Amino acid sequence: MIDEKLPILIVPDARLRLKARPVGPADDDIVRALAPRMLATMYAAPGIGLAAPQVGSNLRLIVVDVAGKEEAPAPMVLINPEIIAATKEMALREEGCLSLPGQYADVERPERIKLRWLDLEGSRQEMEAEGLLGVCLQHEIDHLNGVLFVDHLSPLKRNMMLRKLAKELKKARDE
Ligand code: K2U
Ligand code: ZN
Repeated sequence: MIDEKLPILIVPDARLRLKARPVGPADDDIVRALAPRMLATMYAAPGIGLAAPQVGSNLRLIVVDVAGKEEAPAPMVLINPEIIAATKEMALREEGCLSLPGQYADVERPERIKLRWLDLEGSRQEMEAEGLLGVCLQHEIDHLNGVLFVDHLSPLKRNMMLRKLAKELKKARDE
C-alpha cells in the first residue's frame, strides 16, 4: 500500500524547529509520493492537519482535512502556502498538536486569513479561511517555520507544557 503511514516527530526533535524550504520543480516526484502518505498519516492519527516537517521532511508542504466525521472527506494539499493577509481581530481556540501529544492550550490567532498556495497540479490557488480551517492552516504554516502552538503562549505556560510533556514521555519510556 503506497500510502504507508509515516512516523510523526515528537517534541523536542530538532527537525520540528527547522524553517522548511520552498518546494521547487525538482521536488515534483517527492511531493507526489509524500502528500498521499501525509494524508494517510493524518487520518490515522487522527488529525485535521499535518505539515511535512512533522514527518521529517523540510519541504513547505501541508495537508489538511477539517471535514467532520459525518461529512465526506475534503483533503487539501497545499504547496508553498503563504498567508497574504490577516484580520486585526483575533479569535481564541483550544489547540493540540500531533507533535506534542496530550498537551492542549488556548491560542489566540487572527480570526480570518487570506492565503495563496500551489496545488498538486501546480496551479496557483487563493482563498480566505476562518474558524477551524483558518486555525488549522495557521497552525500548519507555523510548522513550516519551526513554530509550535506553545510558542504563542506565555513563556511560563510554554515551559510548563514542555516540561509536562518531557516528564510524560520519560514515564512512558521507563514503563
Ligand atoms: O499539526 C498538527 O499537529 C495537527 C493538529 C492540527 C490542528 C491543531 C489545532 C487546531 C486545529 C488543527 C491537530 O493535532 S489535529 C487534531 C485535532 C482534531 C480536531 C480539532 C483540533 C485538533
Ligand atoms: Zn501541530
